[in-house]
Amino acid sequence: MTELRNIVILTGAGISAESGIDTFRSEGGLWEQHRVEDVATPEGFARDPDLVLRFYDMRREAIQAKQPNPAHEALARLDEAWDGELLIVTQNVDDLHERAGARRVLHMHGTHLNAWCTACDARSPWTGPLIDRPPCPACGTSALRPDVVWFGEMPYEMERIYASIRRADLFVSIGTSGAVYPAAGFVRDARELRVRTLELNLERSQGSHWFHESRQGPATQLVPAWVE
Ligand code: BV8
Repeated sequence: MTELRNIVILTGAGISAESGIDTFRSEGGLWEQHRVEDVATPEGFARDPDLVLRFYDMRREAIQAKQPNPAHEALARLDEAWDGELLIVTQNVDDLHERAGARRVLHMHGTHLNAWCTACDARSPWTGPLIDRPPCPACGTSALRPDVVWFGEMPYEMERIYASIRRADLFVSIGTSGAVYPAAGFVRDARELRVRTLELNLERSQGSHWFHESRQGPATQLVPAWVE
């Protein structure tokens, strides 16, 4: 076993489920209430901006009322204590990793904490609703959208993510269904690079067979047990 120095951790909606934030594809998940094509694509936004802005206003408000859970807290303790490289690549737009105290976090699908101006391209910290078309703090134009990555859009910081996987000794995937690419493909990249891979998820995912080890259970039990 090579000495464990560099860890990449991929998280998905499942790590925030026990904080009360809806996942996407579990029973009664977010997408069942909305067709994903209608609310998480540029075409959907062009077709019905009010529907999309209301969808994200509702999620932003829901996230702000939630708290980190023991899984987020365990990862924050690991981040604090680990003197090797460590990167938490999250697909989540919530900020529960940061609110638990984690610092080395990368939001590959964006964040609910920013609004993105389609006129001047500025990303500005944002906590209120967007449905009323507020002016962009940078340029004053009423052209703000959520700063999240929709289907067909390029996730953030892909090169930095691949560089971290190339240097990793361990790749851990927590609370993700393995349904959405390129995140769902990271485990294969890790395997090809002979990185050890571990999955912690409530149930087997679409990518479980790619992991050296896959453990099933709730994140608030599996993650603290793995970190300790
Ligand atoms: C891109 C927006 C290219 C923000 C999201 C084939 C190959 C490669 C790509 C594609 C392909 N076919 C289509 C594509 C493109 C597409 C894609 O992957 N489609 C899928 C449906 C096939 N991908 C894209 O479009 C991506 N961009 O490829 O760009 C490109 C190239 C050049 C130039 C330009 C572009 C962009 C994808 C990002 C889409 N945006 N979200 C938001 O609204 O939040 S995706 C959305 O799904 C969220 O980000 C979410 O994080 C993500 C993944 O879902 P999960 O996090 O896994 O959540 P899910 O509900 O699915 O699963 C939860 C899991 O947790 C379950 O397994 C459950 O068992 C578990 N769980 C539940 N409770 C618990 C638990 N685990 C532990 N404890 C618990 N208590």
